[in-house]
Amino acid sequence: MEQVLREIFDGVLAGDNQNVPIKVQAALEAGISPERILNEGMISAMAQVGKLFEEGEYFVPEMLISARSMQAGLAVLKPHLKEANIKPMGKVVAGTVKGDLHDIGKNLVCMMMEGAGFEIIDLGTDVSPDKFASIVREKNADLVALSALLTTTMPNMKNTIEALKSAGVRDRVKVMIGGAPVTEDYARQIGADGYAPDASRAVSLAKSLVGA
Ligand code: B1M
Repeated sequence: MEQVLREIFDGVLAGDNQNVPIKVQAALEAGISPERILNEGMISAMAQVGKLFEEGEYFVPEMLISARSMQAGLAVLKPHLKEANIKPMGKVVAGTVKGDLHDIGKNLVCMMMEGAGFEIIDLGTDVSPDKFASIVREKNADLVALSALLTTTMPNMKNTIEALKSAGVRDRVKVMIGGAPVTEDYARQIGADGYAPDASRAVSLAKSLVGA
């Protein structure tokens, strides 16, 4: 791995939000692809943060400062992850489900989908099933993108699908889901239209769901 990628990895691990964006910029200037900076420098560092948390080495504050440094790096990377000049492919209502505050993965998915030409209405985190349903109806969305990082909040994906049914909009919108504990099997169980394990596959899935 190039030295600068190692420095980004170490910076995210240490929660160094001053240096991570500087190193991301340096990596871009050195001609390293945005995808490698994201995957090898940042996402792998967050996986390591999760491992350290499981092992009792890191606690919530450490996770939080690592997350902030990743967000700082992402702000530099964002324009480079976007593909230029692509026509809108569909309207997406996105959010992290009720009870869940994790938003890094959801933000990445939104960023990549936006880059691929979707119009994104990002409702943020801790979004109730009724809120998803009312915004889908109000905005006449094509796609709902639900993210969950906690096993305890995954059931709110199912509850959101139920709310879409109750609001009478389930038939006119596709539902895609993702997040670390979510699986293809779970998507099938709850009647979602698709599951993607990462942001780039979320883009391919979204395109196929809207028939692009
Ligand atoms: Co939390 N946390 N956290 N956390 N956190 C996890 C998820 C955990 C696995 C850590 C661990 O124990 N190893 C664990 C969950 C265990 C479980 O449920 N099985 C956990 C826990 C327990 C908690 C708290 C309960 C801790 C506590 O308070 N005791 C608490 C819950 C708060 C809440 O939400 N109500 C909590 C809090 C936090 C912080 C606030 C400190 C912070 C979040 C900051 C933020 O998001 N702004 C945080 C963090 C940073 C993590 C870890 C370390 C990293 C998550 C992350 O950002 N990953 C995480 C450990 C881990 O996941 N290994 C952990 C990087 C991100 C790019 O990946 O989000 O998976 P990810 O997204 C990927 C894919 O999943 C996919 O694409 C993304 C890009 O490739 N994807 C989709 C995501 N959404 C998608 C949607 C799609 C398609 C693909 O379609 C719509």
